[in-house]
Amino acid sequence: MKNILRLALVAAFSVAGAAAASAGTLQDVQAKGFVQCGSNGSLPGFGVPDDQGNWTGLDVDYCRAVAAAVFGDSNAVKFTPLSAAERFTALQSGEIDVLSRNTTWTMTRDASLGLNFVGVDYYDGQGFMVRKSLGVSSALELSGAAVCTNTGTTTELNVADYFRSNNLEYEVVAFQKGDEVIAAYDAGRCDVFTTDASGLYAERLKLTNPDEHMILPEIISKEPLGPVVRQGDDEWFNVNKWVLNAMINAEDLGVNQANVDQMLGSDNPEIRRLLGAEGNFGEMIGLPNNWAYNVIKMVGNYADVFERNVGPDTPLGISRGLNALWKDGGILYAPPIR
Ligand SMILES: N[C@@H](CCC(=O)N[C@@H](CS)C(=O)NCC(=O)O)C(=O)O
Repeated sequence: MKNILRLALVAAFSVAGAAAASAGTLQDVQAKGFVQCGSNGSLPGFGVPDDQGNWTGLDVDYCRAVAAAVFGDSNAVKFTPLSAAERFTALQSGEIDVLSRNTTWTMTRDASLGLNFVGVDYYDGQGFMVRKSLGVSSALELSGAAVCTNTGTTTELNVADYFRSNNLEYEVVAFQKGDEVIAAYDAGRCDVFTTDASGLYAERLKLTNPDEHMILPEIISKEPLGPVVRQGDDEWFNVNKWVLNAMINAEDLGVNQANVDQMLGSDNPEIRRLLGAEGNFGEMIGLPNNWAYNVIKMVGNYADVFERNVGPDTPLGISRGLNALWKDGGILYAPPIR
């Protein structure tokens, strides 16, 4: 009797497992031959297409890395530009396979939208930009200000918390599209432009006279940004998590886009596992064993991606800060491949 019950349970669990696997995003992606990635369409350094439709950015490169891991082809990806307000519905409805669009991991989004955050690919925080001519040097001097921001963002909520808890009067001027927000600020419709610090660097480039503006010292929130997938698909969740982890681990191990072929000959066991020379780590996540080699060769490690898109040698000129590795004074750290 006991044995029959056990058998029935095992059967029920394997049916559930098989059903989940056959409805999997990984299989769907493999069948259609590309990853559909939801990204920002107007944020230089993070997600933006050029005139020829070539997409670039840190968030864009993450999706290319997923494509490299799945297909051995970082171009097997299509991008959907999404506003802040559109992004979660696009993922929930299946219009996109992964959302990689300067999106903050919060408890509400994680726990009540049917979504899972893959990890953190950029530690950010919300800041303020003002005209130098306004003559303020701290956000605490902003009482009475008109504040320009995006709807459907954590930004909107943080502004309310910050101004209220500091007993500052304010008026919100909010728009759906990032370009509308920055245009309104540029036209003088508000005194303050507020968003993630990364966004301040990116949006400042769009101003008529960037030098006439300054970023105030206060960072008023934690904005851990990262890719997002649908809840209930652990296989696809694993693929996406381990792509990000592989990029961070590669930097940690000194494996980059320029030296990855040479590193194939390394006898460091961690590097051998990362590059598929030892173990079956690809198989564990339903991918070829050289999945991480392809990510690093075709897209790069975390540092390659950061430097190329937002680093000191780019128009954004952002230093690594919190996004440096744990051993270089930052907080970037990934679970090991073993
Ligand atoms: N990280 C915040 C803010 C994300 C956000 O949408 N920021 C704006 C300002 S930088 C943006 O990307 N706008 C571009 C657009 O909507 O086109 C969140 O997840 O809510």
